[in-house]
Amino acid sequence: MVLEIRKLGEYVGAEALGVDLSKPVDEETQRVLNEAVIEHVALVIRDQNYGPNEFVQAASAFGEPMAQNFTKFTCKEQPLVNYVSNKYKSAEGKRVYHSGYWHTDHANRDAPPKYTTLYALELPDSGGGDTGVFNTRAGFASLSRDWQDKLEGLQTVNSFRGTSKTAQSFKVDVSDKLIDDVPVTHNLVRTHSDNGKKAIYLHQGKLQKFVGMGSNESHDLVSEIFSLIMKPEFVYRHKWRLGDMLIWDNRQSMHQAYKDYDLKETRTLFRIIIEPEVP
Ligand SMILES: O=C(O)CCC(=O)C(=O)O
Ligand SMILES: [Fe+2]
Repeated sequence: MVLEIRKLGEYVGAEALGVDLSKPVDEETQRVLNEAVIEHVALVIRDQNYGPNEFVQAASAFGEPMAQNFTKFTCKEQPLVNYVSNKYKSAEGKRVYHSGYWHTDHANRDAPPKYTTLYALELPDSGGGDTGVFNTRAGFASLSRDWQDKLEGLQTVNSFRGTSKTAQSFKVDVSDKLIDDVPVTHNLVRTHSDNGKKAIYLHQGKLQKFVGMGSNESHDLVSEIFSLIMKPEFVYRHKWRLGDMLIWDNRQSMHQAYKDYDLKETRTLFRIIIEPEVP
C-alpha cells in the first residue's frame, strides 16, 4: 500500500488513500497525515475497518485521545469513544438533528481538543447525513484589515449552555458532564500552534457573549461575521461512505452536521476528540 493524499477542494478538504490506521504506522506516514490535516483542515482516510479500539489506535496517529464532555454517549467497551447518533432523543422524546450549526468542539474547556474524528457506523438509507467543515483560516484571511483588527480585539465567553436562540444543542441535559460548568474565555482569533496562521475560533452553541457585550449584541455580531466570511469555496461537505474516517482541525475550522436526511433513518458514528491544547 502506498499512501496518497489527494486534494478535494481549493481551500479545504483532502483524502488519504492506501493506509490502514487500525495498526501503528511509521513516523513518516504519521508526519504526512498530520501535515495533510493541518494544511487541508479536513482529511478523509478512506477504506478503514474499525471497532472502537482500532479507532482509538487510528486517532492516536494525530495525538492523544481525550475524554469527552458527556458520559451519556460513551461507548461501554472503550470510554475514549463516544457515539454521535440521532438515536439519542430530545427531552420531548423525539429524534432531532444534533450539531446542525457551525461550531468548533469543546470550546468550554481551557484546553480544547486540536482535532475531532468521526467514523461512520450506520448511514441514512436514502442518503444525506453529510458533515461540513468550514476553513476559518481562509475566512479570516478574506476579511478587510479593519474587520481583522476588530475581531482580534474580541474574546468569547463559553459554557455548556450558550445563549444562542438558533444554535441550540439538544444535548443540554448536562447532568452527566465530566467537568464543572465554569465559563471559559478564549480569543476569537486564534493563532495556530503549527502553521502560525490566524483563524476564527468560535462555538456558536456554547457562546454566552463576547467580553464587554450583551448576549443579543454578541449573537448579532456573530451573524454579521458569518455573512462576511462564509463562502461556499471555504466549506468541504463530506458525503459519507462506510469505511471513511473524517478528521478536522478544530483550531482553524468550524463544522456542522447537515439536516439533510430523513430522521426516521438512523445515523450513527463513532467520535474521538484528540490532544488538548490551550489556545
Ligand atoms: O454529526 C456530525 O456530522 C458532526 C457532529 C459534531 O459536531 C461532532 O462530532 O463534533
Ligand atoms: Fe462538533
